[in-house]
Amino acid sequence: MKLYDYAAAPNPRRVRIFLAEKNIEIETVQIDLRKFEQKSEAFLKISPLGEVPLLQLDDGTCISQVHAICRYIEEAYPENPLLGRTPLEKALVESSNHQLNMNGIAAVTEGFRNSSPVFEGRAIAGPNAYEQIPALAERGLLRIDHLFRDLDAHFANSQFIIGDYFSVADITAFTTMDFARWVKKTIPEDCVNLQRWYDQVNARPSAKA
Ligand SMILES: N[C@@H](CCC(=O)N[C@@H](CS)C(=O)NCC(=O)O)C(=O)O
Repeated sequence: MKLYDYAAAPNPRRVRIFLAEKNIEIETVQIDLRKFEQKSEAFLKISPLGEVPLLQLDDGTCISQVHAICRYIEEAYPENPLLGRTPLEKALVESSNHQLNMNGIAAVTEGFRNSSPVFEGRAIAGPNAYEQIPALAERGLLRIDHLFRDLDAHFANSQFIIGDYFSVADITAFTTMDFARWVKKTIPEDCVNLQRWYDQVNARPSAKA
């Protein structure tokens, strides 16, 4: 297996942390997004969306999208499950992970890609050109503020997103916290529960992935 990756980007990092939690080491190929390597003919051949992460299997099959890649890895390497251990836990993890993707990763993406000059004319990743909408950037920032508060309330009574079970949903939330710095949003001082959870996840060796 090979992971097409870009070290600085949040979505590939989610997969790298997932792999690290499972103690799986695989070859990575860096696709430099600053140099638009994702738009090269060679990369578009295997990744028509021009996005990372992309997992390429030994037979050449390519899997795009963080969730799908994590799903494949979980099924192929079931040890240290991160997508849930029981039918109920699997459903709860998926529910929380979806919410965190929409209200976390997508909210920061909305804030960042609609404001940074680097993303003029390409406010949404993928093959189609979209102009930035400044109001969406503003809304993205507001959504991050709400996320901080919602997560702080959640962690008042819970060690991780799903009780005392560390799951992919924690990886999504954790990556969101670091990604939020890109739009100058950091965990507010009074969100002590959220900060405690962050420090705990940040202390895991996988956080360095
Ligand atoms: N929905 C995709 C999101 C992937 C994505 O947005 N990747 C970004 C890097 S974090 C990317 O490849 N951007 C390429 C571009 O902006 O042209 C997933 O789950 O994998």
